[in-house]
Amino acid sequence: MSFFKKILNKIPFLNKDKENKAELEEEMVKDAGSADSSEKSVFFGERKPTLEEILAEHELKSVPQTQQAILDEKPDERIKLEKRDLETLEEELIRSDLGVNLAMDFVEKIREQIKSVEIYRDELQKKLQDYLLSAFDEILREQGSEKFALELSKEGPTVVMILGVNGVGKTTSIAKLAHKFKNEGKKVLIAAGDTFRAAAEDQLRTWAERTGTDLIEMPHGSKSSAVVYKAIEKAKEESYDVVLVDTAGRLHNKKNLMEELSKIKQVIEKNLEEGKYLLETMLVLDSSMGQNSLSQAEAFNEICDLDSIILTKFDGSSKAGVVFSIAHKLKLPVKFLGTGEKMEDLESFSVESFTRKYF
Ligand SMILES: Nc1nc2c(ncn2[C@@H]2O[C@H](COP(=O)(O)OP(=O)(O)O)[C@@H](O)[C@H]2O)c(=O)[nH]1
Ligand SMILES: [Mg+2]
Repeated sequence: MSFFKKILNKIPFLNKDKENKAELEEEMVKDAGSADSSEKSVFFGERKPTLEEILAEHELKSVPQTQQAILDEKPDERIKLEKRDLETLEEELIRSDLGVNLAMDFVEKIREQIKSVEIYRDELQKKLQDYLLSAFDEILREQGSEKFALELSKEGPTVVMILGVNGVGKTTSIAKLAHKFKNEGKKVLIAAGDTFRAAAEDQLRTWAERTGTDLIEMPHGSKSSAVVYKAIEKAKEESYDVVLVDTAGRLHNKKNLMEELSKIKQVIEKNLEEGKYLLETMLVLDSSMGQNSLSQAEAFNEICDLDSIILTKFDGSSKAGVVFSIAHKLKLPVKFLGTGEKMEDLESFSVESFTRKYF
């Protein structure tokens, strides 16, 4: 189910899954007596309606199995949004990691527009879509849409440094990128820059074998910059198109990370001819970590000036909103979505396909 539908399905009035009249009636009586009832409903004005009035409103004689059924039977049915529906919408948008600001702003816009009470369900969905697309559009205009693609250098190698905290999917993403570029006929080299854990090297060796890519590794505990140096030398001598650099997932010691990253960058910059290579610093974020990802991204961005993001574990994620908050808050493009554990499970990001698929 799409992100929008999931959100709209959580708005109580639209989707009250009440099987019988009594239950619905009871709830309405409760509502009418609650402290809330002093608040003006955008739907009915001051007074809460009776069940009969609601049914008459929908030209129905009895309560259907579910409110959803009303919408299915009569797709054109106008729905009346009440204040609490808008509150739920706002909560759901925030919960789906759209970010508080975007969610509040959107609901405020809707509130202004629907003072006159009625809206089609489809219209509401469309409004949300349009709003997000225009918010996205603004970011795209600021960043340039070409920025959402990972461009390769025309002369010399493209070096992709993969960063992120432990377990987000850095090594898996390297395998996926290796697989993708291999399929595109590129010559790919992987640098096993995570020399911190022996298991990381074994994991990467397995992926290099499976993807049929070459691997530069050094004994466990070697300096990452030394591994990268070796990889850059090989890339120059043997004309590799892409060098994928794995790194250790440390953030707890920012100073070490900063030193390591700046050494790696120095090695790349010193050993490749200016203008004849590209360096892309990509941060890997786990989409299921929601807003936490944003603070991680901010910390990494401070340290090393990120170029872009890979958002992993997007399979089955109802957190599509995080892409908007990343773009909105960090002004960083999400270039790839990881959608599973296999090397094929990588989607190149495009605004069009993203909105088509997830909204
Ligand atoms: N479902 C799913 N799992 C993923 C994805 N990317 C990575 N993983 C899993 O996340 C775990 C950690 O991945 P790994 O690449 O070792 O993370 P690293 O510590 O950042 O290098 C592994 O079990 C991966 O299979 C993804 O896009 N979807
Ligand atoms: Mg790893």
